Amino acid sequence: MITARMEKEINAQIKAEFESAFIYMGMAAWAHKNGYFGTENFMWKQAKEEEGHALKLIDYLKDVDATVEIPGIEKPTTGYKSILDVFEKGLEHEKHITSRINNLVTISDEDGDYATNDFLQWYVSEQVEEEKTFRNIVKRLKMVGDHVNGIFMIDSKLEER
Ligand code: OFO
Repeated sequence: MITARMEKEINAQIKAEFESAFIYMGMAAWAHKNGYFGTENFMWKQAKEEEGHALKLIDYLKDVDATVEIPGIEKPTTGYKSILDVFEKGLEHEKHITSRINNLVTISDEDGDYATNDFLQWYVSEQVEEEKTFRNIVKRLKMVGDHVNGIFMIDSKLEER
């Protein structure tokens, strides 16, 4: 059994993961509109992953017989300045998610909730990967600056995800 506050916080994280999916779908829509088809592909796949993160949390709440709340999600923005802006905002967002996961781990420690602590370790590792992925793309985009050929190459590479 998990504590009431842990149940509340995991439900809030379910919402945050679905919000992540929506944010990335908004980025995919922007990328499509602007002809960055590699980025579009990357973001649709990222959105799918985020949905997976939410569903994994839902399964966990079911496993421990807690109450699942299905959240309402606000419409995401599709207004971005550039492909660099997209990935910088993505990185910022992943850092925000990391701090949320860390907070959940802290709560599990305070509650003496070893099962949830163990379950959350998957998210701890996943966030290292998520931040790394976005950070590396930001680095490469900064490297090429405004050079169209460089941007085109990076975007094309993202079609392989
Ligand atoms: Fe992007 O890791 Fe979940 O939110």
